[in-house]
Amino acid sequence: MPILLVTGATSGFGKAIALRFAKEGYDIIITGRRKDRLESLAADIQKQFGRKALPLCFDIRNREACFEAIENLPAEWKDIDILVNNAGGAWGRDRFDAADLDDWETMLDTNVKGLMYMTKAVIPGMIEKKKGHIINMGSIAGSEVYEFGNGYNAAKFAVNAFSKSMRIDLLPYNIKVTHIAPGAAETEFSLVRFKGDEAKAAAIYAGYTPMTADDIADIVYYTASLPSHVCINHLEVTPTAQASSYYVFKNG
Ligand code: NDP
Ligand code: 8X3
Repeated sequence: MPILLVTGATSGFGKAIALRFAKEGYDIIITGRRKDRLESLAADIQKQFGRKALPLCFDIRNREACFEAIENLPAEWKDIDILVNNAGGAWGRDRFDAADLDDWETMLDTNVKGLMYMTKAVIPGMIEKKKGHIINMGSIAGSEVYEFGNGYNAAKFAVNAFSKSMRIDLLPYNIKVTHIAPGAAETEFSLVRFKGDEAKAAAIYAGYTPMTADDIADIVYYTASLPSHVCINHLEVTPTAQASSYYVFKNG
């Protein structure tokens, strides 16, 4: 069976992607820090779709933990076909001078350095067999800067740049690289960004219909289901009511 590894599978896009690919017959390696959620998702994958799931609990900011997780994979899990670098998020939405340095570091460490570690750890297997697909979860925040976006913009611009760079450098190994750039989707993203403030988080999605995690999972699966000679390099997707980071038509 093909194997997919998705980071950040305890919530939102990652969880939906794990379930979507399990439905399509993949065995799934799921990662995140919340062990209870990983175990319950692994049980769901087995129960709903009869597929195998391997939960790996670690902090993606920890370089050694990322490499150890991949090096210590049981033999039957080593042959990863698709890596989805999804773990990430935004922490804070503040004016540049008021923004918290710890938030900036968390965003760069999680969205960018975590992606670097996981990709470096996984690609040797793909290079060896000259086949594989790396799917990086970017954002519209990775190509348009918006007010108070500072650290998150910087992190997602880096994801965008890394994706383009990977695509070029991995050409000789027949490895596909896809950069997905979503706009607003209702997950735990805004709750994390606003540090648990439910009213602020809800306000982001009020007055229009945001995307769901399942919408994104469908799109990720589509990019992975194309013939071997076709690669989507960059895919931007927003709710119908959103044209860009600054234009959202509310209460229409
Ligand atoms: P969620 O907050 O719902 O999910 C984030 C996931 O990332 C969780 O599973 C979380 O797991 C994991 N994660 C965060 N920090 C770490 C860490 N240090 N170590 C390991 N795992 C970590 O948000 P989304 O599903 O919305 O976000 C998924 C990706 O999509 C992110 O990269 C985000 O930037 C991007 N995105 C989201 C958009 C949106 O509108 N929702 C739009 C565009 C892009 P745990 O806490 O258990 O570790
Ligand atoms: C999340 C979308 O517009 O909040 O990546 O930056 S946005």
